[in-house]
Amino acid sequence: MSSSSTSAAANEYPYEEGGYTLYSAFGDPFSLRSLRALSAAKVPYKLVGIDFSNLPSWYHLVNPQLKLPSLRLPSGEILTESLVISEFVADQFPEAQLLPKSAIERAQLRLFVEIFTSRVIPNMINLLTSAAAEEQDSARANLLATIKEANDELAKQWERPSGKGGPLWLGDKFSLAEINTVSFVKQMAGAKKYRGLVIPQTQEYAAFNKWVDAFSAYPEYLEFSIPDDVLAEAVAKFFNLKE
Ligand SMILES: N[C@@H](CCC(=O)N[C@@H](CS)C(=O)NCC(=O)O)C(=O)O
Repeated sequence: MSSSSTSAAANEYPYEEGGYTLYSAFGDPFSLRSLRALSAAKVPYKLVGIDFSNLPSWYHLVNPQLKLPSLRLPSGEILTESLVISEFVADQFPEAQLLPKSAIERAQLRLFVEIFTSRVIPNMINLLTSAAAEEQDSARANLLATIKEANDELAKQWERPSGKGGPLWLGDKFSLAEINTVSFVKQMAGAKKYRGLVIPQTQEYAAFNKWVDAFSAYPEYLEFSIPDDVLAEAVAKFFNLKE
């Protein structure tokens, strides 16, 4: 196998010998979790950019599920699933302190991420894929309810010692709570432009809005930030949306 080949033979694929290789799609919110985790832990890696609408013929050798991202380790093992990759990076590089110290604080952080994984993301996809106005109304209401759920968890967390009053999940530290969620918050640009999503600037959503304003100014966010208009168009193309 060759680490430098771009047109690989049937049993070959590109990777960095003895190092980390991340297979990632531009603008993909799942891949952004891995990019931010590796960067926050200062892990050097080779980036193999992949166009998911035109997957290279060798990609099944990396991930038979044909999903992105995937991470090849120096040992040759390959990890898939963006949350598994983030958790691996946090475990492998504990000095980066991407997770809090105690088991209960880690569980609380993971519950926050779970709100996104099992409710915010599916509801956002529902809204983007709903055609009829009535369906869109209920999908929008469901999405707002899950954002309110995230809002209330943030407010609760900031009362805990590890929340330190905010404005991020762990006070001023950009942690796995942000690494695993912020790309999906920004992905809402598509739902705002094409599906009339408005997150009210009211007391009800004050913690969520404060959190978004705060993480948007952090270098860990900005390093991989994508302008809202570019994201909205990428979402529109992916879901075939029209204004
Ligand atoms: N549960 C997976 C989801 C990954 C995922 O859906 N990635 C998209 C990126 S656009 C993908 O690979 N889509 C191509 C496809 O589903 O065929 C994860 O968290 O990594």
